[in-house]
Amino acid sequence: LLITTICIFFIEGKRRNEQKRIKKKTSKNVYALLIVDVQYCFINGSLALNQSSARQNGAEVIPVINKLIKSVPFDVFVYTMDWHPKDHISFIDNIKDRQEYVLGDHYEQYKIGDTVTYTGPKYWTKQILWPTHCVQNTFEAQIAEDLIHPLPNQKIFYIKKGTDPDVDSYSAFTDNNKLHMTILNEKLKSKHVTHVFISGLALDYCVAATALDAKHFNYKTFVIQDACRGVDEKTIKFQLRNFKKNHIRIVQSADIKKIIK
Ligand code: VGL
Ligand code: ZN
Repeated sequence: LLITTICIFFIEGKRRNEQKRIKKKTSKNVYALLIVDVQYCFINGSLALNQSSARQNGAEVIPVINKLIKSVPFDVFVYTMDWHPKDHISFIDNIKDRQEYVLGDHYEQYKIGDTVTYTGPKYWTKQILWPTHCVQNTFEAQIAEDLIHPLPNQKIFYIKKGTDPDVDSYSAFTDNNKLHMTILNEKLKSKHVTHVFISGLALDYCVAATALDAKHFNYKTFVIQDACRGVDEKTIKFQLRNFKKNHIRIVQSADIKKIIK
């Protein structure tokens, strides 16, 4: 009986491996590169990363991303844009107009970087206060011009986020309240994307939120560390640990050719 059991165990194992191999062969991997918020406001504009505590230079991601676009055969390219109306909830300049919804402290106590809880008008939402940035149709909301865009025959699309005045959206998939989705997930699904590689600005905010959502929506998710720059050392460290905890792989741009063959 023991010998029979061992034999069955062996044969079953072999059969499973064979099935796995076939599945791997027939299910096609589709690779997307997400280029998050490479806009002038984060490079040399109102939220320039070199002015924030980590003193990083957002422009440094551009040659890294350009090289990736030229050398790696991604199937889909997504450019995201932080795209706020003037009266956006994240702007510290708007706190006065929203003072009746500020929970707790008097609105004048708040400074850039503080978190305020707004009780309305549309949502109860926690918000970090930023300077006015990426206002729709302004120069600094444009995607950096020296970032190359693949040939038009390749799959490429643009996602605008943070357009609702009453809730912020760090993730390119969902708003911060997780109530509304952009068209990103639909678009990726329609192209049968399986793997999402994320680059851009800022590592600790919009890149992180987008990566966590990509994982949540079941994509194999990779953050390309040297193709990202962040706002703050502490939050960068926190999010890198958070990626590992959530099985998001942290990779370097030079390693990607080995992953995508
Ligand atoms: C971002 C802060 C505010 C980002 C956007 O793109 O990371 N950060 N809005
Ligand atoms: Zn923003």
